[in-house]
Amino acid sequence: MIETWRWYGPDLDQITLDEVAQTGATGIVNALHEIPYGEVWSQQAIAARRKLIEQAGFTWSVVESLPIHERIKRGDGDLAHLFANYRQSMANLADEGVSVICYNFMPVLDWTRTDLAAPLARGSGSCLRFEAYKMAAFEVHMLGRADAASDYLPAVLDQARSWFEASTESDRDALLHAIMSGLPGAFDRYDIAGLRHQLSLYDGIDRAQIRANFKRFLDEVIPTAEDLGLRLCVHPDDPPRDILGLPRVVSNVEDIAWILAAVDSRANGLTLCSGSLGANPANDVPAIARQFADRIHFAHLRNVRKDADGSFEEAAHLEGDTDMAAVIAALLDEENRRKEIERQDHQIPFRPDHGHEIAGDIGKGTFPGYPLVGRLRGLAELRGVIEGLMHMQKQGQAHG
Ligand code: CS2
Ligand code: MN
Repeated sequence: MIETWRWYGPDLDQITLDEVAQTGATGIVNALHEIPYGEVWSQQAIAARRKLIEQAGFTWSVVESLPIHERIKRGDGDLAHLFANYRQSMANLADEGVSVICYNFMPVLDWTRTDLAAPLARGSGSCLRFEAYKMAAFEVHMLGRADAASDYLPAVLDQARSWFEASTESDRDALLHAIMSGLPGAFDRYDIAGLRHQLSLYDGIDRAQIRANFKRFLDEVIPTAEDLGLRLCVHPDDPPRDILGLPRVVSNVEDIAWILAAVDSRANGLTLCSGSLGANPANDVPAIARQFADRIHFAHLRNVRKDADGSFEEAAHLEGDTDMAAVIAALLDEENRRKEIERQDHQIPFRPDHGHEIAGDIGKGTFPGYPLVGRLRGLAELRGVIEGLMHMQKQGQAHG
């Protein structure tokens, strides 16, 4: 497996490539976050970023993300120009030797949490948390979304009302800020009015329509990806369920099977995000890894601990509800299978997806989920599991 590290680029990330080099990671996961959604990533801009990454001794392993414009997700109007731009960015990336492209198809928001600094059980570090009653408080009492109450259990709604009634303006601001924080880069943070407007643009767009829009996107870009030797890999929804009344279509086994069959090409692949998928109790992440193994082009490894009411928080990488060793074992088996059939892409890039804010991270103000020490802890633990499993495999081969 290829150890990678998400870096937000020289202007946005406080963490330097020199520090990333000290983690032992060899690949960088990067995007040109400064370019607005829908515009072309010029070859010059890609080349400049690549040079920076390579001069620091890394490979630019994966693009995360080449974002999909909201109008494509909504199927809004004449999209020819947006598809053409997406294909042009793909071609420019291919020319610069970057061949794996991660993206998501979540309407309006990316990952969603209600607490950016939930306390850990021991010490003064923190983690990201999704608290069902706070999400309910936001939707029902702050956003005033019609029908929101029907998405929550009565007990959760009661807690939501109590929280809201006791909340100060700064509590409510912090909640809005947390919910908006998943949107990476510099664009598209909304206030309440802006969010209401974005949601209203999805009025009347149901699951079937979003799927149709997704299929149209795949039809537009996958043949080009094949020609260019690129592999696209969709990131699952986080949390993996509908949110804010918006249908989400990359949440479970059925969704993934549908997407991969919609255009049956290796270029149409999956980012296995164990943390996103793991937040739904119905998702058996190691089984999903095995079922779709040959289409996994990138892995995000992270763990979650779930509560019965739909709340969850980010656990340490080897703690939480997902059997991380089983996920990694599935990926290693797939790598061996690819090696046997001499596939060029037999090594799967992975990154420690998020990490806790611990030790020197505290107070630094790095991107939520993307501190240095916490992710380094995650990477080191994952590296240990990988080495251990590979050692056992070798012994098995020697004795078998
Ligand atoms: C990432 C996602 O930060 C994260 O949790 O896994 O934001 C991911 O980058 C995007 O959804 C992929 O398009
Ligand atoms: Mn992820």
